[in-house]
Amino acid sequence: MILGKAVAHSLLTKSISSTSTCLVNWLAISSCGRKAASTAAALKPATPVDVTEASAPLPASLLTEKDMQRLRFQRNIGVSAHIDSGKTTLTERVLFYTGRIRDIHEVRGRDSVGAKMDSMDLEREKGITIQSAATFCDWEATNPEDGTKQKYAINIIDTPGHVDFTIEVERALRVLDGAVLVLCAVAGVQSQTTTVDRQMRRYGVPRISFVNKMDRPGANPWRIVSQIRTKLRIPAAAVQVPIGVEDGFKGVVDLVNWRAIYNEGIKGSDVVVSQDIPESVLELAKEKRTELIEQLAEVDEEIGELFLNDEVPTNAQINDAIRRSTIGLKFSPVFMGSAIKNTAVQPLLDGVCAYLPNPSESEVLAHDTNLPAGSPQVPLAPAADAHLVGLAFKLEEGKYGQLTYMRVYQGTLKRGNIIYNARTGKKVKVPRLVRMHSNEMEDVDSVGPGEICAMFGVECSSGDTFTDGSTSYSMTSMFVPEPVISLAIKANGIETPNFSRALNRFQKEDPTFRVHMDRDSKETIISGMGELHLEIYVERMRREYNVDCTTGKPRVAFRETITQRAEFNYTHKKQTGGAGQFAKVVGYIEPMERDPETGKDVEFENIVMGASIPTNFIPAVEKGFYEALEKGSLSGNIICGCRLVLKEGGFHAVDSSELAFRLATIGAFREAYRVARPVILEPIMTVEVVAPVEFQSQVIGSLNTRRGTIVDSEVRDDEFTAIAEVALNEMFGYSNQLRGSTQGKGEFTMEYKTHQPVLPSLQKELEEAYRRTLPASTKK
Ligand SMILES: Nc1nc2c(ncn2[C@@H]2O[C@H](COP(=O)(O)OP(=O)(O)OP(=O)(O)O)[C@@H](O)[C@H]2O)c(=O)[nH]1
Ligand SMILES: [Mg+2]
Repeated sequence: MILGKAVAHSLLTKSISSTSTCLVNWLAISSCGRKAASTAAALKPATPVDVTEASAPLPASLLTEKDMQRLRFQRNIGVSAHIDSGKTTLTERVLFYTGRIRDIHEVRGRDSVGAKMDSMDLEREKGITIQSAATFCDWEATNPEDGTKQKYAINIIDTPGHVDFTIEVERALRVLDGAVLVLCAVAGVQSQTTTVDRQMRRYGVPRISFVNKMDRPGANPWRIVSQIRTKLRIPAAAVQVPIGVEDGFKGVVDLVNWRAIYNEGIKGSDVVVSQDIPESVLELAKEKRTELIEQLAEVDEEIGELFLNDEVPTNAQINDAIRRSTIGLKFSPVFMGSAIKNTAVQPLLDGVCAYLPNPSESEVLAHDTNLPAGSPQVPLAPAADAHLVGLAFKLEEGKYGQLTYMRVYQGTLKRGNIIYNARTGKKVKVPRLVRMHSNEMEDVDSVGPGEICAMFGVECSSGDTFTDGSTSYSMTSMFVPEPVISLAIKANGIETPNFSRALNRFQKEDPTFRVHMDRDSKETIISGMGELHLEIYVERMRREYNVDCTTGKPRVAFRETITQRAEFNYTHKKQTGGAGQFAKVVGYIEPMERDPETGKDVEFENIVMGASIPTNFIPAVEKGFYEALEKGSLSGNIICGCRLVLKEGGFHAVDSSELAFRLATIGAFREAYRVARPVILEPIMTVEVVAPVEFQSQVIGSLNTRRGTIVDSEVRDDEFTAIAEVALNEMFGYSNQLRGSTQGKGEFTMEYKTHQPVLPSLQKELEEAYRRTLPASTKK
């Protein structure tokens, strides 16, 4: 689990403590403008969805029969789950069975080749996925009723499980139509399963569940099905029953089509289907098929009706109901298998084709920027002849320029086309278009709607919308969580341009990785989602840019915020010979809630009427506000959760300048800030500890001494799991302590829950420590 991987392969210099402040993730739940029309009860985003957004019908009428022919057999899916559950191992099998790779290589396997989707050296060495990787394949799905085959084109994105790389999951799910949620048959629903579940809800992504590792001792798919229902609160039922357990696991019973499926031949490539259900599982299979129908009756009207009338649904009716309710976000069918033992992967692929939506079945919405703000979003249709709309969801800087991953939502993207960036208005020619196969690419001339591709040599930011210039559509970007940990970084020896080149590149590619210069100490500070996240970048600087760095101790990214509104009326005036400086700003600052769609929680609002401030000075006021937010006066940390409203002001025909307005705003903000009752916030983490039962009291004791609140605990066989909420600041050194107190048998994972005000004693300590770093003249 997380720490097994993260700590054992610590890459960094000794100056970084070996604590495992793994990750963190903002778990705000919302709908991000996609498929907002979900009818789902079960998987609905927790935040109410704007029904006006949802009311616009999908313009399916725009789709031609040719479009439908193509789309019907197209799937875009993500593989997401808790770390180590076997996503990459599973994807490797999928690529092998679909003929995309000639042989199977294991994640951190002995043959030193490594799995296809973990192409980075660091991923292969550490055995973890760091970046999501995209690929595509064709799968000949078998129609269980008549045995005919039908070819499906599937785009797949394998995502990392480690929470430090959560942005990779976030952006993949933003653009995918469906997902496979992988669970370990022993560990079941783990902390990041819950995180991924929330991300899927945020973007309304239907999922099928895959209980992997059925070969492991203690594998129990029924416990996992019940955890999906209770912990993830999704109606779910198994659509398969295992044949054989643990080492003897050799196939599954397909409960829907009532047949046994085995894997034989080299690496399980021969799928053997038998109508004979083995005696040993016959009773169980009957019982589970009934359970499947009962569950479907709860979420699907047709099955519900049949159930009430005591009628038995046909296989086709069950199939249709699973498809309807899965796409409707009301249900998750549960498959099971063992990726490593090459068992039951092909039936899962059939399931992807049968139950996950094609691009025309996902409702996709965009803002029409020609309409007034707040207008309902408009639906897009994946028609090849429609105006082009695509979303750039991921960037990679390479030797040959920027590689931009794009999801084309409507229209056709062609090489050589001129496309427009909806955010900047800039037009650009598409010099090269490729389809990705992990780190390899295949050149293509055009890409149709509902497809995923990549463009070379197109400058843009992550989350930009591209059009053909004839629509005013713009899509919502993805949710970007805030960093929680930071450290100072310095190049050893003389700093070469590669130092900033590397940092600029990483910052551009990864919106959760931030770099800034501390104005007082002049140190370069990098911030990210966890220690591993930062370690990886420091190591990549060494390997890819030949820059060796020394890093400071990881620090918790404290923040400051205000708790009440405060008015300001401030005049900045200076007369020191020559031209003077004059600017007056009037307005207020007030607390602001985080936007669940974008994660944004600071805002500048200009409501100046008349000409008390000439409009050309307004950007300087905004700039001053954002500059003031960089350093709170309590502890020097960034200020969040704050809106500044500029109401009026004053200027002087000669002495007013941008500089004067910027300084006036900074001065005004500082004064108002003191009145707005500022507080220091700290990240609170959800910590999950798993250890043998005999160490339970030591583990609980150590969480208590770290001011942790135990929120859940579970004992299973001879192992127990404790879930606690603990301040990140209290977690330094925990991995060593846990190892020591459990004879190395305890493991923990950690993820961000929320920011909360620190205790008054800590606030005092942080304020004093900050004051000591200030020059004497500024201390108060
Ligand atoms: N017993 C067993 N082990 C498996 C199975 N599938 C994968 N593993 C092992 O689980 C470990 C993790 O596999 P990965 O495929 O890297 O898991 P992942 O989910 O991609 O991990 P991250 O991307 O780092 O989150 C490896 O040691 C695999 O060999 C399985 O079906 N059974
Ligand atoms: Mg992986």
